[in-house]
Amino acid sequence: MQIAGSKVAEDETTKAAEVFAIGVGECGSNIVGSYLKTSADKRLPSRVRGYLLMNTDRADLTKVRSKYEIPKENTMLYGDSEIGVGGRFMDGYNSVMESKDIIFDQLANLGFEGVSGFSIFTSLGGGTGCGGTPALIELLKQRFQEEEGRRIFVYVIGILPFEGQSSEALNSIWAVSRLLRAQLQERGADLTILLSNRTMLKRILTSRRGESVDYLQRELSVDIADVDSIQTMVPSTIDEGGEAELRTEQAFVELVNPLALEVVESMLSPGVYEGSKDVFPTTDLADYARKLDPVVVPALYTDVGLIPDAGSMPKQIRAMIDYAVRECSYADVGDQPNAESVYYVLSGPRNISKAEHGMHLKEALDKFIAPGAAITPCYVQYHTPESPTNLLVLLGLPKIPELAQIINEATQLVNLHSGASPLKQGWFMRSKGVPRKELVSAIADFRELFSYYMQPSGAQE
Ligand SMILES: Nc1nc2c(ncn2[C@@H]2O[C@H](COP(=O)(O)OP(=O)(O)O)[C@@H](O)[C@H]2O)c(=O)[nH]1
Ligand SMILES: [Mg+2]
Repeated sequence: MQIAGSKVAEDETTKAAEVFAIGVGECGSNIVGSYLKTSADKRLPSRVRGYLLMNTDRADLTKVRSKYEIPKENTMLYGDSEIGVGGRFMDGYNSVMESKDIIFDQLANLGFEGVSGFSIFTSLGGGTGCGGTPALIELLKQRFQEEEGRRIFVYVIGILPFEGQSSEALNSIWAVSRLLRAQLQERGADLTILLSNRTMLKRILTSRRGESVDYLQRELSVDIADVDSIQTMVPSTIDEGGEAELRTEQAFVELVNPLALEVVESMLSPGVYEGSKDVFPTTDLADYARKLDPVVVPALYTDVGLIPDAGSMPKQIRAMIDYAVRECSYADVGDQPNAESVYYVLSGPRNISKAEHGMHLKEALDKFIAPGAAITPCYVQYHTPESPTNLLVLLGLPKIPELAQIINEATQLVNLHSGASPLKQGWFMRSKGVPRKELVSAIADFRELFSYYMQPSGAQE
């Protein structure tokens, strides 16, 4: 391992793409903060130049600082309320716009000049990050692309809400549609990577059943009869915002965050310099953006038991791909994601992670992709034979059945607050900061993109 910023790492990486990480809002800051805390000695991967955690909520920021031991200069409070924006994402948007100068000053102090890209971590269902992220991207693109004439790439790692958080479902749809629309003007995210809290929770509950149930019982001091009862705890409780609900949500978050970190780490891994590994083709972080469609769902299968001498390799590889896509994706893509592009990173010992397997991987991926979809391979080879084998599959623009659920939740909410009365229409301005029609068209965007799974019933015009 190299220390970020040390001489060797610098020599190795000056020509490679460097990114700057930004965590916006509570969720975004937690993800970056816990990444730093778990990575050895708070080292950033060699290609991450620096980071900033920003929030409009003083209490949240203070909590993050002490929980993850983040230096003050890496955090920033902005906006004029100090108490956050609630779910009113348009306030999140405007707070960033109005704080442009101080944001850029602080980024400059942290050395963001010259980086090739940014990774922005956020929840999509909140306010500060949900609204702040599109605003930040607009400002960054404006600054680098329009003023300096230099192309930068921006990744968003966006967290979709738990089940039953209908207000958050609506915010998420607005955010993703906004990012995609902005992209048409070269001012959006190059890549929006979706991780879903509801899917991560389900995965954790199935794979670490006993542990998770114990944890939840302890944290919430309730008796959990079976895992299914946890699923039903979610819809009825979380959205209310009461004390018990907050505790439930907090407990869920603690359960899923390690899973979120795992995938972030594995995405960064080809760019982390290590003396004992080779990466080929040489993979630049910007490659993900170049090779993939703008919305991506990752799947990560860790510790794969591929054994070269035990039976047919093509068969083992097919089983590995099937399991990765169906059981290890970070938003449930079902059986037929029909992805329009794929990027995979196979890492492991030299006799396993090798280009000769590419053909079989390609064959195995075939049933999960649209005809003609591009597949981009990357192999990370460790010199140590006992290193674990991991497979990361990034699915570009897959069909995502759970988005149908999110759309339905959002549509119900929009319909609930509809009617001729200005009081009803006023709900949207009051709680989101945008008029109703903007949300209706965001939902329509979504239906179009992911129409595959949609029922004909929609939001009323
Ligand atoms: N996975 C995960 N989700 C979180 C975390 N913190 C909040 N969330 C989710 O994010 C949403 C709320 O957004 P939040 O980040 O609190 O809003 P913001 O601070 O206004 O940007 C809800 O869906 C939460 O369940 C976290 O640390 N990890
Ligand atoms: Mg919050």
